[in-house]
Amino acid sequence: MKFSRFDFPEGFVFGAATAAYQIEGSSFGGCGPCHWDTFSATPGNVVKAEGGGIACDHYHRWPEDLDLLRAGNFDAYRFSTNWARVMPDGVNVNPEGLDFYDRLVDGMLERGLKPSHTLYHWDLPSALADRGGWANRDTAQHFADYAGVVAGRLGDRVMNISTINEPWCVAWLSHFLGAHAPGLRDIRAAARAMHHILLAHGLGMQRMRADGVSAPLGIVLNFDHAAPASASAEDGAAAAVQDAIFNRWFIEAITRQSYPAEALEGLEPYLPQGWQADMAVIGQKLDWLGVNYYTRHIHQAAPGTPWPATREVAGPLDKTQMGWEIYPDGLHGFLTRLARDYVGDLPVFVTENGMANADTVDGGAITDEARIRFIEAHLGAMKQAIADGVNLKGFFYWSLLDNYEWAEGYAKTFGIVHVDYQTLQRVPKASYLALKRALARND
Ligand code: IFM
Repeated sequence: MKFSRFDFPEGFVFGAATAAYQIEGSSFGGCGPCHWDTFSATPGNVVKAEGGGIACDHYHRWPEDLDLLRAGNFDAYRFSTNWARVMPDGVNVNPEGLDFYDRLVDGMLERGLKPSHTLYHWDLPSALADRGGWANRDTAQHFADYAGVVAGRLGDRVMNISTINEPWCVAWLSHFLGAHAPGLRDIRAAARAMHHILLAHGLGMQRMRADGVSAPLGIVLNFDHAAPASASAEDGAAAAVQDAIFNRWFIEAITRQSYPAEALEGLEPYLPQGWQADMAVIGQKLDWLGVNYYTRHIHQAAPGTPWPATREVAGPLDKTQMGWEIYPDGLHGFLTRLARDYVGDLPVFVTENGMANADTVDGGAITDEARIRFIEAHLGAMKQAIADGVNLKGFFYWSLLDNYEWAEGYAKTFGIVHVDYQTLQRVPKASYLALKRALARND
C-alpha cells in the first residue's frame, strides 16, 4: 500500500463498513420481515432470488468480525441497526433486537473500535411497506420513533449517528428505476419517496435532539459523478438533470431548504401537497456529513422519451466487477464541491468507498491486487482534498466482509475479507493485510 496512516492528519479515522441486512442474517433473534425479504423472493428481482436470511451469519459471528477489525488495526466500524430487528412490526420494540445491538456496541468499545451507527440502511419492516412504505408520509413519523428508541439506547456510546444511508437509493433507485425494493417504476411514488425520506431524516434529527442524544448527528449521501456524453448542449443538460436528481436534491434540501430546479421540473407535479412546509424540518443543522462514492456515469440526451429524457452510455475507463468505472478524481471533485458549495468546514467522513472484484481463492490466499490499487487511488484523492482544505475526518472501506449485494445477490464481492458461504468461514484477503500494515501504529 502506497499510504500509511501517517500520511493523514493525526486523529484521521480509518474504518470499514457493513450494513445489517447485508451481513447479519435476518432469520434470527426475533427479527421481523422487511421489504427485501419479499422483494428478493419474487422471481426476476434479485440474482438467483437470494435474500438476507442467513447472509454472513454475523448475528452469531459478530465477535469474530469485530476481532478482525481490531487485528486489522482499524480505528472504527460503521454498522447499521436493522429497523425490522428492533421493531418487527415497524412500531413495537423487540427487546432481543435492541439487546443485540447493545452487546455489539459494547463489543466494539471493548476492542477499542469507535462505533459509527447508521439508523436506516434499507431494512423497512414489511408492515410499513404494506402501508405504502416511503410513498406514505406516515413512514417518516415511524422512522422518527425508531430513531428515538435506538439512539436512546446506543447514542451515549457511539462515535456518531447517521439517519439514512443513501436516500437516492431508497427513493430513486427503488421507486423510479425499480432496481431495489420495493421495485416500483412509478414517478409519483418516486417523488413522494424523494421527499418523505428527507422528512424522515429531519423528523429523526429533531427527535434525537429533543431527547438529548449526545452523539454527533448526520446523514450519509451517495454521490455519482455525472459526465455528459459529448460537448453538445443537449448532453450537457442531460448530465445536469441527473446531477440534480442524484447529487443535488438531498444536500440542497438539507443545507438550503430547497430542491434544484432541474429536478423539480419533472418531480414537482408528483410531490405531496404542501411539501414546501416540510423544508424547515428537513433543513435541520447537521453535525457531520457522510459521503459515499464509487464511480461516475455518462449521460446522453434521449429526446422523445419521458422526463428526465436521458440515457446512460458506457465509459472508456477500467471497470470493477459491478461494471462501474474507476474514477478517483470524482471523489476529490465531490469532497471539494461539497465544502465549497454546501457544507463549508463541517466534518465530513467518506463513509463508503470500495470495489467489487472477481476474487479467486488460490491455495487459501486471495490476492486482490486490483482492490489495493483502487484503495490507494481513492486515498490519494482524499489526501488531495484535505490538502485543498476539506475538513475530511475519516474513511470507511466498503466493505469489511463479502456480503449480500442487494439485487446482485452474493455474486459481487466488495469485502477485504472473503466469506465462504458454505462454511461461513472468513478469510482475510491481501487488501486486508495491506491495510493492516498501512494502519499499524508502530508502537
Ligand atoms: O452494498 C452497497 C451498500 O449497501 C450501499 N452503498 C453501495 C454498496 C455497493 O453497492
